[in-house]
Amino acid sequence: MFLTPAPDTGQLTVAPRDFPTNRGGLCQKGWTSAELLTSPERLTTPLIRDGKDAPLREAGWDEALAHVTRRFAELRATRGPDSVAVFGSGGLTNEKAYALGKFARVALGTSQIDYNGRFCMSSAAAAGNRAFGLDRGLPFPATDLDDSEAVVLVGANPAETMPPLMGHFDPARLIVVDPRRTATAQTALDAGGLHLAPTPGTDLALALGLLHVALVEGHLDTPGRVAYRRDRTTGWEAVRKCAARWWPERTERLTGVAAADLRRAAAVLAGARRAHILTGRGAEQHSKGVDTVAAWIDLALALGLPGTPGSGYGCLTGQGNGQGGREHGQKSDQLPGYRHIEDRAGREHLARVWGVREEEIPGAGRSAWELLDALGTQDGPAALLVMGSNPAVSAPRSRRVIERLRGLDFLVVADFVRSETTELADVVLPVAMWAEESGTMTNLEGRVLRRRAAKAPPPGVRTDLEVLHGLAVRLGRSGEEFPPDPAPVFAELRRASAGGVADYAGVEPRLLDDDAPVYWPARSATGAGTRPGGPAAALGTPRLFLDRFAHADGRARFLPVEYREAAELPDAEHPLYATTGRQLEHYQSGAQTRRVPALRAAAPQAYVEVHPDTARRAGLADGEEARVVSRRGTVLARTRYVASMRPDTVFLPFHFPGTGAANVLTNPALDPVSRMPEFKVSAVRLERADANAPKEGE
Ligand SMILES: Nc1nc2c(c(=O)[nH]1)N[C@H]1C(S)=C(S)[C@@H](COP(=O)(O)OP(=O)(O)OC[C@H]3O[C@@H](n4cnc5c(=O)[nH]c(N)nc54)[C@H](O)[C@@H]3O)O[C@H]1N2
Ligand SMILES: Nc1nc2c(c(=O)[nH]1)N[C@H]1C(S)=C(S)[C@@H](COP(=O)(O)OP(=O)(O)OC[C@H]3O[C@@H](n4cnc5c(=O)[nH]c(N)nc54)[C@H](O)[C@@H]3O)O[C@H]1N2
Ligand SMILES: [Mo]
Repeated sequence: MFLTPAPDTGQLTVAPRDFPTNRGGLCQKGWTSAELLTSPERLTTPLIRDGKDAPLREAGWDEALAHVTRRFAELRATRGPDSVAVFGSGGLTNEKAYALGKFARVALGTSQIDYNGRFCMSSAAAAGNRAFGLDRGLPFPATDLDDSEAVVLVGANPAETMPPLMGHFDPARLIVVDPRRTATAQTALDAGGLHLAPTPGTDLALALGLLHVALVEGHLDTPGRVAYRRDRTTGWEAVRKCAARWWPERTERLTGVAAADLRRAAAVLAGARRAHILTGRGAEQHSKGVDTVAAWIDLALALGLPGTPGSGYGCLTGQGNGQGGREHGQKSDQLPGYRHIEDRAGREHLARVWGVREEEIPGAGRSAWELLDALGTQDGPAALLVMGSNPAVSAPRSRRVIERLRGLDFLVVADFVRSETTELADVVLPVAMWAEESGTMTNLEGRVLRRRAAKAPPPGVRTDLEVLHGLAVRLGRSGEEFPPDPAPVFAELRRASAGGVADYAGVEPRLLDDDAPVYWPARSATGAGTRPGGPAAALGTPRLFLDRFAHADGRARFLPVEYREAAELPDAEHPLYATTGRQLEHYQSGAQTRRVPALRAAAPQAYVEVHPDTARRAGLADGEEARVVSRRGTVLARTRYVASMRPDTVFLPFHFPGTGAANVLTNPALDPVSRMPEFKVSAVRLERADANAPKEGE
């Protein structure tokens, strides 16, 4: 995106930058996001709360930063370094994500850091690491999708969540797997594509069912596929056995997808010369998200897609810097360069770069939900610094999270607007927005992009890097260790990531000024500085896995998986599945988009999509306020009749706070590997809202 001054008013608006990933397209929230830059709701002065019941009052930067570091230092001294925790974001630039991870480990010495990416694509990341030895959203440029003959979209609704990506799909060749007939599914159906609508939480069985059909119908016996499995993979036999039990009628009984549709989808997919399987949050945000993604990767491997030119598996990474944000150490078990925190050589490398002893680098901390749930408890952190997230709205079982945030001794939030989380804070630090600071981001293709500040932040506002600099210096670190400017931070990030999986060593800043793309891994500056293919040639690694996968033996691993149920299933008291997700007009917890008048007008309040028969059984007319009740609490939402909904399933967007917050309902059952909560399945019932006053839940 580019910020350009409007010719008439001189006001900055967002213009789409013309490069192939977004084809000059931009979603509605993108078009209007510049409004926030000049919104009167921007925070422009630090705020401090003197005591738990006092209001937030304005303060100077010196006072605010000194107050924060005094409290952090006190807690460290009395309760140990793990008493102070950090919560980061996939919305931060690479520089900020890196600096935040270093700040936690080096300036605070805490192991207690995690980030909202844990709630985002951590299941796909874990499955990708297991299968391929490396996790990069798309291991190929998005333009490869243009020529694909079959694209399976599992639990992704790009028509609303990534509109520019839709330009890469031929809708007639889409196979959309979503319990709802989304805008994406409708686009496919209108063009002659397929829509499979499984029961929420059953995608794993669906993938095995498709694999079964492909197997018994002989689609996997082509010489090319046999050779691919033999030469490029291990573990096929075990996965073949897993799939053997998922004959179509059994798969239909469990998933609700008709056997005939399964056969059709398998035939389309297997018959394509170039095909892709892409997962989104609908497949991933489950207590079995890793195994579910693994099952879809198994199907992709059986068909010989990953690492074959023109085909592949990918995860549709979500946030602004969802990719870069997951590589440089915000995750509780990770060090920069996508290294595991327990990897001895990695620790020694980082110790050298950071100028500390290896033993000083803490080990793994708690995952996002576990961290939030431990706040203010006896063994948990007593203080938290939040940078780039609004967990009071976006974390599962949000009433519990709000209670935990309230129970902290000390909460610090850096944000550019007030949010439901800043309202609970003891100190709020006003920071610059994306257009006001420079830095790099890495898109879902692993392409590193530079963003230059387009305007100065409002007076009184600092950048996140300046905030971390100010805090670190007051905690006794040197200013050079935590530079306030992005350029030296990126230089250090390149050294820190060198030799890691996500290696940025060769991503020289001057290369980012060219229009030609640079993809990680870019192992060294040698060769990266010249473009042997001419000035427009890509540098680094646009396509991964063409010769070998990232495991030591160069092979991809089939991952044997067994189906298991969601952690919570409908019963007599809560007879419906509730699933959650996004709508076009709002972004995430809504902290930003609910402040843009046009977006607020287009989508003013929480709603629940429900089949008319299901709604009528609960006595609910279209447009009437409903009470949605799960074991964790109650939400108020407008009934929205949607005739294409499964009668057993309702859908709520999670963008709204307070009584309309979908996350009041959600179940923090975690995937055992990725620690992803089950945002996409909980059991609920619907009631008329006027029957009684709303119950407060737990
Ligand atoms: N407008 C808008 N765009 C966004 C965002 C936003 O908040 N608003 N957020 C950004 C971010 S951070 C992300 S991560 C991406 C997310 O992008 P998506 O993954 O496309 O978003 P979701 O709406 O969370 O989930 C996608 C679909 O999963 C379906 N689903 C629910 N349960 C299941 C299930 O059990 N199985 C299957 N197969 N599908 C299921 C839902 O019906 C939904 O249509 O969007 C990004 N873009
Ligand atoms: N029920 C349900 N819940 C979900 C999901 C779901 O599908 N269903 N999806 C999950 C997913 S995929 C995600 S990514 C999370 C996202 O949820 P959150 O982590 O809450 O993300 P945002 O709403 O983007 O919150 C960002 C906050 O940080 C501020 N901010 C933005 N950029 C910056 C910055 O550069 N610096 C600082 N200091 N502040 C900044 C914004 O103003 C906003 O207040 O929600 C998760 N929660
Ligand atoms: Mo996300």
